[in-house]
Amino acid sequence: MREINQEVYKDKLWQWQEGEYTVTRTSQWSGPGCHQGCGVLFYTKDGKVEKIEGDPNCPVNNGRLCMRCLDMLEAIYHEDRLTYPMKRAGERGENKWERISWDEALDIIDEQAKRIMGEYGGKAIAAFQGTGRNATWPVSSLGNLAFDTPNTGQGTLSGDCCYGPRLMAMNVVMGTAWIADMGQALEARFDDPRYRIPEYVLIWGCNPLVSNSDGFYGHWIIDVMKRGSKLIVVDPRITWIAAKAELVLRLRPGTDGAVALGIVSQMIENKWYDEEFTDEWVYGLEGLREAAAEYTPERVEEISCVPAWKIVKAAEILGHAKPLAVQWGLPLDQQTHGVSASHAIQAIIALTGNVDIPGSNIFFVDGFIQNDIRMSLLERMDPESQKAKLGCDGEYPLRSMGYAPFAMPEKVLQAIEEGDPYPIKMVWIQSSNPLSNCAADSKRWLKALNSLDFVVVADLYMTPTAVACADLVLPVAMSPERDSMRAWWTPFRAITKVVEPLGEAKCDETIMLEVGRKVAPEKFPWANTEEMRAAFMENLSSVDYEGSFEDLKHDVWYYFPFEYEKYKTGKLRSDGKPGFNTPTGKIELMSTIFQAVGLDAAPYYKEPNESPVSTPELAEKYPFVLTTGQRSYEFFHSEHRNLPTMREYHPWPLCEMNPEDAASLGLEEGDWVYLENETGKIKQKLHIHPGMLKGVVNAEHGWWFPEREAAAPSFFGTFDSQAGCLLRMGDVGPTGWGSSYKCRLCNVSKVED
Ligand SMILES: Nc1nc2c(c(=O)[nH]1)N[C@H]1C(S)=C(S)[C@@H](COP(=O)(O)OP(=O)(O)OC[C@H]3O[C@@H](n4cnc5c(=O)[nH]c(N)nc54)[C@H](O)[C@@H]3O)O[C@H]1N2
Ligand SMILES: Nc1nc2c(c(=O)[nH]1)N[C@H]1C(S)=C(S)[C@@H](COP(=O)(O)OP(=O)(O)OC[C@H]3O[C@@H](n4cnc5c(=O)[nH]c(N)nc54)[C@H](O)[C@@H]3O)O[C@H]1N2
Ligand code: SF4
Ligand SMILES: [Mo]
Repeated sequence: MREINQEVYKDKLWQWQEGEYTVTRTSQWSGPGCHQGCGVLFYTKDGKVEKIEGDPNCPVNNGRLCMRCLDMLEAIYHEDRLTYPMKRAGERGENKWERISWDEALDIIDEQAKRIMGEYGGKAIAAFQGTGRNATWPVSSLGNLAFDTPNTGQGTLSGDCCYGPRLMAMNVVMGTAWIADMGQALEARFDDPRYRIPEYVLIWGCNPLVSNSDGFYGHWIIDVMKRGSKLIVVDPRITWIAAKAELVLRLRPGTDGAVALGIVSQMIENKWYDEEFTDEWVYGLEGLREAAAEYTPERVEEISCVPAWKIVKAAEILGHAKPLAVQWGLPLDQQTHGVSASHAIQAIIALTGNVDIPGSNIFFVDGFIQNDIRMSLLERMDPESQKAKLGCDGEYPLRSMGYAPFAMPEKVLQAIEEGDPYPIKMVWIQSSNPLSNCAADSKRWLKALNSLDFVVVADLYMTPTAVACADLVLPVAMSPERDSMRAWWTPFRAITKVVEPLGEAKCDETIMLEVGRKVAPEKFPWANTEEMRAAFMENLSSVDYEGSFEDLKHDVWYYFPFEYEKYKTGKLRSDGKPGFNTPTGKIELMSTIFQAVGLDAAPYYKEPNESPVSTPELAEKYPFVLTTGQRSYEFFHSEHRNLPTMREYHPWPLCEMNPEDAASLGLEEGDWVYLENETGKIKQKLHIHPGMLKGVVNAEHGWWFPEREAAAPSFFGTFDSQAGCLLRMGDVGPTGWGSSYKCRLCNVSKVED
């Protein structure tokens, strides 16, 4: 790490000269993709980025960078970067393209979109945006305003199974989204006298150092461990960080609800909870007690494989831990009843009063710039058009009640395949590669997308999805090639352009604006991206930043004022009264919202739709529990497969098994194996992991091989190895959220040839 340059920091310089290099202090945020947005120093010379380093002064990452940022030069200047728009020259899948100008591309989009809007209405167009990258709001806003469609969102991600289920659970139970407090709300971090180091950090279904997910920088956990925090980890395998924990609860994938209820039940029965806090701030303790009572440690062991004594021990530790911070992850979204498991985990937090106090779990009511912009633009959309959003027809009441920012992927697929309740004829894909990654049952999606009249893909590179389905491909600029801004929680950050976009690539915002001005100019009154950004800056509702974008560039980051214990001061509720933003004003261990729409008020556990317990006959054929998609340092979803350095570290798709399981099948380290279930069959290379729970297979996601044949039927070999081929659409929970990406069944066999 570089020495902190006090002189630079004092003046908060954002740009300076170091020999022949111009150094620019800014943040990095997609593309290439990542959820974080760390502080970086870009070294540029003669219009090129020559070097990238972590910014030692940035309170978010303090100079540290992952290999994906360190290796960014390879990504920016890769020969496969898309540098001009192209239209399809042959049949779909032939990978034959004709270079066209942006004007021609805009003409084609305008003509196709208007024809489809005229014939079927804007709702017949869907826009897919992938995970939290810079593209997310421009894609939704483009769909909403240019195409007048409510059908935007992740599009192919079954049950919106990323963060959506946890967000739903947080909003319903606590009234506001929360996150583990690692001092990240305070610019002085650990030097701020208000902060306290967590006594324990509970890491539940998350691999924080690798994933840095949802605005949480994984190394913060190391920072607090160095200052005394201890860990409890809930995961089917011993991860690097789990190996440093006091207690690891290795559970069968998909049984998180049972484990959480077992812990809750022990806490209540043994009075290992904070009576003062629960008396005043919690609703439904008695109901929760009744609902959890059947989850005795012995019963939970039977369900989850976690030894009974560990359930009791975890309850005892957690019941007394103060402060306790909880960093949870994706598996809670990727099980059918994950919303309920998330409800139960929040009961642990509430029972112990580890709510919005320093070092616990904090609420942010500000700092969602991307949401802000999108919501303010949504006001320009005809409210009538919004009503047609797929998945909001009453079958899932919470979706219809406005809890769903996005169209429901299962219903989008149904609309494409069956024209029910109305047809979808065009799909706009920007920042997603569904056929290699995002979609469940990817071959089904291949067929569906190929039945459409018109498909646009806007990406950094030619992807399997683009080759297979696109009629038009648009080149997108990377992070150092554009001005933008970013906040996920805090701080508010500048993303500063340090070089011009490669070739004719344009940034996501500009693509939105230019397509918008062509198709629906009345809704896009700004002459250029700078003017549009300035308008957003003037109307930010979730950050009190006063300056212009130029000011932000110079400030680099801005921390808005943060207060703890906001429930005591009325800062969480719109009526300004103390309490939480729920109907009872308390944390709802029994949810009045769930009850009002006919769902279980209390957290419950249900077996996955497919499991050794719920489908024993199927389990004879497919004896392993399959979890997919644990993150690796080298890749962000399907990205980075084309970078030589990443492939040197991680050349092949890996799946993990316990040594006993491998031995029982006669398998050895490095064997290629088939993974097969009712949906599909793929091959990956076996890694034998002694820390993996017996009976579980853990398969990587997002694989394609840019070095292989692009044209059909190969599509860069993606269907040979990517885990989406083993997943199913439709395993959605009763709320309308959740899926089974992390709990299906599969068989494993050796690839003989
Ligand atoms: N490098 C990298 N970073 C990423 C991404 C990426 O692709 N690459 N993707 C980003 C995105 S969009 C997301 S959503 C996040 C996700 O990041 P995380 O929330 O960390 O999720 P995963 O890595 O999928 O899984 C975390 C852990 O859950 C364990 N696990 C598997 N099944 C279960 C289960 O049923 N229950 C429990 N309790 N644990 C289980 C796995 O063994 C793994 O160690 O990462 C983000 N960050
Ligand atoms: N089996 C399995 N599948 C999973 C998961 C799992 O755990 N298991 N995780 C799921 C989860 S949580 C999520 S969120 C989804 C994510 O799915 P997606 O977000 O759709 O991720 P990718 O499929 O990698 O597609 C992203 C594409 O965007 C491009 N790109 C990168 N940065 C930018 C940018 O700034 N602008 C534009 N326009 N394009 C950019 C990349 O080159 C890439 O082709 O995947 C899901 N898929
Ligand atoms: S978390 Fe890692 S990959 Fe993401 S921005 Fe920070 S350093 Fe880069
Ligand atoms: Mo995600």
